[in-house]
Amino acid sequence: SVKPVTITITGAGGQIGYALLFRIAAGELLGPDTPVRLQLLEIPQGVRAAEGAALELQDCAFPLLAHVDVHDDAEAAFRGTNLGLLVGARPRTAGMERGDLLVANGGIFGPQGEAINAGAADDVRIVVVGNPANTNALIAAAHAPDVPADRFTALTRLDHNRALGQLATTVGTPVGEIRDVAIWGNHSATQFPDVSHATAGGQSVPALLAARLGGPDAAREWLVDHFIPRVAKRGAEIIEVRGSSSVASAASATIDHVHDWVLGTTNGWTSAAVVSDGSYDVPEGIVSSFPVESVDGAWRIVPGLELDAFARHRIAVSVAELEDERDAVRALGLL
Ligand code: NAX
Repeated sequence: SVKPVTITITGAGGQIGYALLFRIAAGELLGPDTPVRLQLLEIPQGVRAAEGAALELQDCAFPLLAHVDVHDDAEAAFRGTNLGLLVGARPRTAGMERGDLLVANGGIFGPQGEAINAGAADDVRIVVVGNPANTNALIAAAHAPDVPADRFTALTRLDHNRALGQLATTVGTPVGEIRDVAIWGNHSATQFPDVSHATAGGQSVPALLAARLGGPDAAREWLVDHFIPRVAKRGAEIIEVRGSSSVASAASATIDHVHDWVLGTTNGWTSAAVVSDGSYDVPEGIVSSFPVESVDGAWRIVPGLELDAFARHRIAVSVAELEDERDAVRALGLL
């Protein structure tokens, strides 16, 4: 029999945790042949909710679910882990300054990085979902010096999937036929959703947009005034319409990210925030979203893409924000 893969989920008693656990235990993360062992991490106030989810997991009688543990101690929760899904974070509350938010999250992701360094499996892979996701991943990686930096990533797959959804409707092509969309930069309102290399049903997306919307100028206007802000601010739109933040879509994107990282990308690129190697003038060491492929279990930034002046400008703006966050956490002693 196949050895179970150990998966640590932080914030497992929260909303995204609840949407994630059942899909993972059903086999959607690693496929129908891989048993999973779940280690749920919560803060003391969240432990009962996580324990309740664990009871329901038992009641689902998932054949692939080997074991579930609930922890309120990071060292125990990350011991032996192969995959860490870091969902729990400190949200921004009224009156909180950015510095307070960074300090609160540094207090979470620093110790979790140390726990990963101390006890995770040699092949550990981490995705940070909790916001500010890119900078939280940077903090965790800085506290895990023995773990290769490329094992730390942050989630921008939700932004990527949101972009696919918007394009499918506007171009009139099934979402599965759209390839090579990219999200660059920070998982924030400054992100740059880029369709300049994208194709739909094998045809250039910019050309299809021009044909549908009445010429290249109209297509460009739609991209700048509608598409980019709608993707970048989709989280706020969901809150306004649903009355609560994105949950199932965030869990789904987290599953897509880890699935493709472990098992490989098959339909062109995807997007993930990874530690920059200096590609595309993104300073080495910051955690920024790029177009990526997963080859042999590792993310590779898609090399050699031509970027026009507009794209370079939008990427530079988002990267400047990431550098600013990095400088702020460094000044606070969190790196
Ligand atoms: P919830 O507040 O429902 O759940 C968060 C859970 O984390 C709570 O149960 C809390 O007790 C727990 N937690 C807090 N600190 C912890 C710690 N130190 N260790 C373990 N658990 C801890 O929020 P939810 O809706 O599940 O969202 C979770 C995070 O995802 C938030 O930070 C949110 O901003 C972020 N998101 C990120 C997205 C992305 O694309 N990267 C999109 C969705 C979401 O907004």
